Amino acid sequence: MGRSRDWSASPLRGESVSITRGFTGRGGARSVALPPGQHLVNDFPVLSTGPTPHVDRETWRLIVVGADGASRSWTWEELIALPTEDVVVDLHCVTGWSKLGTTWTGISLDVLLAGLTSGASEALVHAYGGYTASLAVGHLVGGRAWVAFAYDGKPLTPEHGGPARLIVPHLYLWKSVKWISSLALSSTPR
Ligand SMILES: Nc1nc2c(c(=O)[nH]1)N[C@H]1C(S)=C(S)[C@@H](COP(=O)(O)O)O[C@H]1N2
Ligand SMILES: [Mo]
Repeated sequence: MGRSRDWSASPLRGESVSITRGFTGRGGARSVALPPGQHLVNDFPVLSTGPTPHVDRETWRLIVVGADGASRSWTWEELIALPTEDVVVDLHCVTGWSKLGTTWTGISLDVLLAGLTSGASEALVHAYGGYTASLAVGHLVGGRAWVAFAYDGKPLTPEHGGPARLIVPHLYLWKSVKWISSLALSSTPR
């Protein structure tokens, strides 16, 4: 990974770096410890509580609100111009399936939340279509959460959360909000 690609009509302007997370033994079979009760899948199941929203990249926005109420937002073009990372991570759904070595391209939450996290302990994440999830801010920073817009080198498909979704691979996948629309920080748990 790490080769430069165009993610839209305009060239990718941010720098791209490659990061590998999790177990990546070389030369064939990987020895991994799955969380208790998990089984491996090779396909990529779709788990959605409702219908797939189809969100136009022209009107798509990502809004981040700080604990003090200050907000920032990105258009699609602005988002993909930010520095991107390619990450290889294992996914674990609480319903029992795990998928190893998945490759995503996205923006680190460290970039999106820069300067906003002091005094914030909780984040409430909203999706187009209505799904929400709350996470401790500590799970979102430190290079282990991304807003991803590509899977396996290709634009993220709508059923898997395209245009863009949260990926927080160290938590069960129900926190990895598909079709992310906003993230609001607060100083108190909700
Ligand atoms: N907006 C939204 N995000 C969501 C969900 C959902 O129903 N709606 N399901 C969650 C659950 S339980 C899982 S396991 C993963 C599934 O992602 P996938 O469909 O790409 O496998 O998305 C998570 N994020
Ligand atoms: Mo899940």
